[in-house]
This record gives sequence, C-alpha cells and structure tokens, in this order.
Amino acid sequence: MTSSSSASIGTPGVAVIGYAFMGKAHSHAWRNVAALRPGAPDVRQQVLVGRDADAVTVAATQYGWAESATDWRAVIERDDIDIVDVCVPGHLHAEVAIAALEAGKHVIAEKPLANTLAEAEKMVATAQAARERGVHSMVGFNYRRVPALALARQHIAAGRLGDVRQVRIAYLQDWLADESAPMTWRLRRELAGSGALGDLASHAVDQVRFLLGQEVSGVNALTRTFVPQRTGQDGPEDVTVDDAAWSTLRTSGDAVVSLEVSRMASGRKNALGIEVYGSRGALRFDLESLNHLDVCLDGADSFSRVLVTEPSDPYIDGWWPPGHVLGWDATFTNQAADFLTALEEGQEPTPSFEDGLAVQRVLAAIEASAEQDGAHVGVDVGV
Ligand code: SOE
Repeated sequence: MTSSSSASIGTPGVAVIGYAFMGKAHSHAWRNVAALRPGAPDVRQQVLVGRDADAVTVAATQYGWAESATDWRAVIERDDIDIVDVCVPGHLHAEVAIAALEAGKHVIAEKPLANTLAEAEKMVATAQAARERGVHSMVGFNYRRVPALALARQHIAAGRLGDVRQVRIAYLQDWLADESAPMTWRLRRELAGSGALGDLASHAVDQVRFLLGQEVSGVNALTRTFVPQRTGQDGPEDVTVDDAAWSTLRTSGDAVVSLEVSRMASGRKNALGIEVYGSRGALRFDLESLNHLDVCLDGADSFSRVLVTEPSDPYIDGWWPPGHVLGWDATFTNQAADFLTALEEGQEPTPSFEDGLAVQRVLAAIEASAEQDGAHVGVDVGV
C-alpha cells in the first residue's frame, strides 16, 4: 500500500512516535477523524511509541491504540504500518522522518520541521525522492486548519482586503514567566533547536505564508533570554534558547509584518493574535476565541464579528450544527483528514516539507539578524 499512488489507501495502519502533549493531540485526531470529517478514510490506530514502557502502555490504552512499543526503528519497518506520525522533540524529527520515508511510510512531522537548516534540507531531499515512489509527507502546522483562518485566507485570496499592506502577528504564552519554572527539554538548544522562535514563531511565519500566499524576503530581529538559568534535576542549568523574539518581516508582495513571540508574557496562555490590513479591508483573529473572525471587507468602514460555524465555512461540514463551536483539538482532526484525503488522491499533502523548510529559513534569518543586533538579513526561501 505504502509505495502506491493509486486512488485507494484502504484502512492504513498508523504509528505515532511520541506520547506527550503532541502525541496526545494527534492520537485524538486519528481516533476521531473518520467520524468527524466527511470522506476521510478510517485508519487503524495501531501503535503508540515512547521510551518509557510503562508510561506509553498507559497512554496507548487511554488514547485508543491497539498496542504500545518502545523501539521506533522496529515499528517503522513493520508491514502493518503505513503512516508514521512524528511527535518527538525536534532533535529527532530528521532521523525518524527520514528513516520512515525510506522505509516507504507516509510521514507527518510536527512543527518546526527540524532543529537545523541542514536537517530540514535533508528531510526535503528525502521527501522529494519518496514522492517519486508515491510516498508522501507533511509538516504539522495545524493552525492552517482553524476554520476562521482558512476563511481568512479565502477572503485575502479573493481580494476582499485589497492589497495587503501590513500584518501584526503575536503568539504569546506565559508558562515560562515564573522564574522558578523548572528546566525542560524545550529550553535546551541541542534538543529544541531554539525557544519561542521554533515553538511559536514557526506557526506565525507559516501563517504569514499561508494567509498572504507570499514569501518572506527579509527580516530585522531581536531575541531575548530573560531568565538565563533554570533549575534542572541536578541543579542550575543554562537556558540556551530564546524566551522571546521580535521581528519586522518584508514580504514578496511588499507587505510589512510585525511579529512578536514570547513564552514569558504573563497572563497570556495560548494567544495567537493575527491582524491583516489591506487597501480595502482588514481581518482580526485570536486563537483563544478561535470560532470568531472579525472582518472589515470590501471597503467597509468598521469591523463586524463572524461566528465561523456555518456548513459552508471551511472545515465545518461533518462537525456540529451552526453555533456549536469547535475547539483547539479540531485543528489536528482536520489536519489528519486532509492528510488522508491527499493520500487517497495520490497527492502531496500541504504544508509540505518544502513549506517547513521555507519557515525554517525565515527563522534562521531572524536568528542571524538578532545576532547582528537587528541588522537586515535577506531571505531566499528557495521553494
Ligand atoms: C507549546 O508552547 C505549544 O504546545 C506549541 O509547541 C504548539 O505548537 C502550540 O500549538 C501550543 O503551544
């Protein structure tokens, strides 16, 4: 099944590698995708993989998996596994995704695609070779599947904002605001690659590309690590990633984007705020109120609030009647459905690994600019 690009994928067997926060979110999606997304093929929820045998066994039972396992290498070689879903920390993305693609499995890799540009480039080369054999891949920028953001993209593409001139995008969380919050893998460069940049700015940059349909062509940026040491298991440890980042981006369509990300914004839990302003209108979105889109379209004078739950709205069909709102988890279910539908059609799903690499190149430019105290750094995303 895995090396064919024929119309039917049957009932593919799925393995999720990693069972923490993202492994849980993706498990929920695989479990519900056929029930909630019309036309999405059903899957076999086969194996959940993790290093701690006891903990992954408990998680596998809780999340509806047939089995658990501790050896991802053995799992990706199995004939009953067709899809490998990579939900491990960033330093393992390249190794697991490349091995799975080479074993003929379709792959979803969580964002950011990789920790380094070199790894991301290798993943793209492997994905391109795999595509020739009918083996497909996708990077998990789940916010592309928020109905309100998919609708926002449609409005922009239809010209209802006119020419987009400026964008404000801020992704703010507060789970590191407390200086006594302990050390985690997310604060170690060798495991996470970067801090708020890879974790949060990756989503923001992807949204700029997704919403505007434009590339980022240059950046100026600053980053800060406000708390340079945190307490680990064996005492104080250096934090080797950024806590927050700010950047001004130029786009290929001559728009200017103001981007701000932080995991130290006291009181903000998961606030992805997006504002897009054009010559004939504007849009405003807040992830903590994700069923709403504020619109000012076609030369209107002020904003009105739209509840994005009509069957005609993107990603709503198959869920609930109008006004019965969706949650954050729905973005992963919608993502799994799009992935399966693309496989069924023998198409490369989006966003592709090339999209992941393009985001990675912008993040690398932001880091390079920050190292030069905000100097302009040009970007050629090259995809
Ligand atoms: C943690 O900061 C995190 O889980 C991100 O890694 C996710 O991508 C984001 O959706 C929510 O916050």
